[in-house]
Formats: sequence, C-alpha cells, structure tokens
Amino acid sequence: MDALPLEALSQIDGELTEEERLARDSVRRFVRERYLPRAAELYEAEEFPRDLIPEIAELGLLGASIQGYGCAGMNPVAYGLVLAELEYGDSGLRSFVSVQGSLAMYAISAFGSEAQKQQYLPAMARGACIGCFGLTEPDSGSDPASMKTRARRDGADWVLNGAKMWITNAPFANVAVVWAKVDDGGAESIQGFLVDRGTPGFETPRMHGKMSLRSSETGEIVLSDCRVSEAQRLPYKPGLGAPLRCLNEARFGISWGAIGAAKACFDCVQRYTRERVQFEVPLARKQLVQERLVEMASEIVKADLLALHFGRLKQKNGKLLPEQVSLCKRNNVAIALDVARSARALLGANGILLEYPAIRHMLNLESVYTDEGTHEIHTLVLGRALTGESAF
Ligand code: TGC
Ligand code: FAD
Repeated sequence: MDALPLEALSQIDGELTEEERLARDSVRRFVRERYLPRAAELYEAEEFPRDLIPEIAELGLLGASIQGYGCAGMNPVAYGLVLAELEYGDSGLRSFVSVQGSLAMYAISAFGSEAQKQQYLPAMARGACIGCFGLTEPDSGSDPASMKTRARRDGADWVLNGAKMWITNAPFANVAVVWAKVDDGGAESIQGFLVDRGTPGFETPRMHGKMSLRSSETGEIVLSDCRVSEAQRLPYKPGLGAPLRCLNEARFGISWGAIGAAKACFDCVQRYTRERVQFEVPLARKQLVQERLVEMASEIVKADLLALHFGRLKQKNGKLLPEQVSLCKRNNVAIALDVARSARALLGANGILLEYPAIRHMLNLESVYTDEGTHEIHTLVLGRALTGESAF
C-alpha cells in the first residue's frame, strides 16, 4: 500500500490561490535542485552559499512582502509558503531571507524616509545590497530595552558606540540597521540608524563555533565612534515599538518556516521506516513507530492550519496582534523541534549523520527556538495578555 503524503492528508492546496501555489512550487524546485544537494556540506563547512543570492533575488524572495521598490509584494500566505520551502532546505537559508526582508528591508520600508527607501530597497531586492538587523547585545537579549549602545548627536552627525552580538548576515552585510539609545533631552529613547559598510568605526567580526544554524553567517557589530549623518537616522517616532514591529514580521515568517523544517524531517522518516527492516519487518509495521509518525503528522497539519488561519487574517486586516504572532511562533517552532527530535530517534544511529536531514534541522531549530524572542518570552507575552499581569 502506498504511503499518504502529508499534503494529501491536510489538503491545504485547495485553500491556496493559483498564484500562491506557483510561488511555493518555484521555490520548492529551487531548494530541492540548488540547495539540498549542498546542504550537508555547507552545514559542515559553516558556510552560507553567497553564490545563490542572485537566484534567490530572481525568485522575488528578498523583501517579498513589501509593495513597490522592486519588491514582489506577495501576500502573507504566499510569503509564508515560500519561507516554509526555504526552511525545508535549511533554517539558515530561511534566516538569510527573513533578516534581509522582514527585518532590514521592513525597517527601512516602515520607518525610513523616501530617500532612504529609494537608496536601499531596490538594491536590496536585487540582492546587490545585503542588510542585517542589530538589536541584541552581549548583555541585552530578551530585554532589548536594556541595550547599552548609544547614539550621541554631534553637530549634523550622530556618533555611535557599542556592540551588537548574534547578528545574522553581519559578516557580509552592506548595511546594518542598528538600534541605539539616544539621550532625548533628559529622557532616553531607542532609535534606528543605517550604517553602511566602510563607515570608519564599523566592524563586523564573524562568530565561529556554532553547532546550530551553521550555514548562516553570524557576527558582531562593533561601533567605535562610528559617525553617520542625520540622513542615516530612521525618522520615525522613537521607541522600542519600531524594532518590535519588525520582529512581528519576522516572527510571522518563522512560524511558517519552522513547518518546512518539520516536513523535511517527516518526509525523511516516512520513507526510512518503510525501507528499514528490523525484527524481519519494516519499522513502519511497528505500532510504536506508527504512533510516533501519527503524532508528527498531526502536529504538522495543525501547525499548517494555524499558520494559514493567521496568514489569511493578516491578509484581511493588514496586521496581526503581537499576541497572535507569539502564539504562532511559539507553537510552530516548538512542534517542529519535537518533530525533528522524533525523526532523529526513528533514524537510530543514522539519525546522527549529516547524510540525513534530521540532526541538522534539530540543531538548527534550537536556535529558532531562541531567536526572534525565546519560547519563554512568547509564553510571557501570551501570559500577560491572558491574565493582564506582566511576569517578565
Ligand atoms: P513593552 O513595555 O512591552 O513595550 C514597549 C513598547 O513596544 C510596544 N510593543 C510592541 N509593538 C509592536 N509589536 C510588538 N510585538 C510589541 N511589543 C511591545 C509596546 O506597546 C510599547 O509601546 P509604547 O508606545 O507604549 O512605548 O516592552 P518591554 O521592554 O517590557 O519588552 C517586551 C518584550 C520582552 C516582549 C520585548 O522586549 C521582546 O519581544 N523581547 C524579545 C527580543 C527579541 O525577540 N529579539 C529578537 C532579535 S532579532 C533576531 O533574533 C533575528 S534571528 C534571525 C532570523 O530571523 O532567523
Ligand atoms: P537571554 O535573554 O539571556 O535568555 C536566557 C534564558 O532566560 C532563555 O531561556 C530565556 O527564555 C530566559 N529568560 C529571559 N528572560 C526571562 C524572563 N523574564 N522570564 C523567564 N525566562 C526568561 N539578534 C539580533 O538582534 N539580530 C539577529 O540577526 C539575530 N540573529 C540570531 C541568530 C542566531 C543563530 C541566534 C542564536 C540568535 C540571534 N539573535 C539575533 C539573538 C536572539 O534574538 C537572542 O539570542 C534572543 O533574543 C535571546 O536573547 P539571549 O540569547 O541573550 O538570551
């Protein structure tokens, strides 16, 4: 008897438009033909495939949900579907696209001046200019309000000092969106600055030794009396709300992306357990194995439905409540990590080999569980909303 593919079980296809299916399928082809054959090697070598950036841009994936400025203007569901396909390949590949589009480009499109949008967005959509997003610091992760990076006004310029850490794409980014505290006439406020590579006092040393998201380049941003003009400041109402709005976009994308990683793990063990024989029968004939596969499939289908529901809501209303985004990110990343761990276990010893995708996704998802707001931070966001009490 044939095995039922996940998509036949959920029949999500019937809920998608032709355009959404086309966007998903073109990225599916790209990932399976161009990325997956290299995935293990890139992971082992701690290398992001920069040579693929022109193809990623050609597919309209950079700033995909932004309207105008050379961007594809995809609806939230199409954007989510393509991120899931990218993360079927590797969380590092999805992360590159999330940071470029949902964080760096979104910050410029939502909070930048018209001149900044014209200068950066079309080049970023073409992949000719890569961005990164510097919020986290060595002593300020879950609590970005405690950041130490400072911007001081000096005549017509701003002088930036401080250090950002764990910054995706920083080692090769052409422009960094840097969030810094400004002394605003006695009160402190958080503001965003666009710092171009080559600006004196701007360094981005690469971080090595990660055992997760190895095919994503992560670095620091070191700012030592780094001088930028007023034209490089994002001219919006100062406050933490602006970077957090960017995070809403990226978290929404991650909640779709994680499903892609989970599906890659499921597809692998659905095949493997039908082929691998122990005790003279395929593993798939064992009830404990079937139960594990059923749990994995159920959680993936539920995660798909959750993402689709909130995607359609975002499409209709133009935005989601932050708590809805937290619910999606928290649930979908947690189930993806559980699915990856189950897949690793079902593969037995083979599960620890890079030849199979489970261990790579499992280790990657440990980062995804922590970045864009840890699982616990999203629990507290929802806890605050449901009780009216802040427990941060
Ligand atoms: P709080 O007092 O709650 O809020 C401060 C101001 O911000 C507003 N706000 C939001 N606005 C939009 N969206 C949200 N999600 C918002 N959450 C809060 C809020 O209304 C308020 O506005 P105003 O006008 O009244 O001032 O702030 P808090 O300091 O208590 O912190 C809240 C908390 C803990 C939820 C927040 O700090 C947080 O989310 N922390 C987690 C930090 C985080 O997620 N960092 C991610 C860095 S980027 C990254 O990880 C990239 S990974 C690469 C990849 O994508 O693959
Ligand atoms: P901490 O905040 O120190 O938390 C440590 C532990 O304490 C966690 O379990 C956390 O949930 C828990 N905790 C914290 N506060 C509370 C509380 N109030 N109650 C209960 N538990 C709590 N940042 C960027 O700005 N840009 C990037 O591009 C970027 N890319 C990243 C890429 C990778 C691979 C990784 C791993 C991280 C990246 N980050 C980036 C940083 C990421 O956003 C932070 O790691 C994350 O926000 C958590 O901060 P932290 O690591 O300092 O942990």
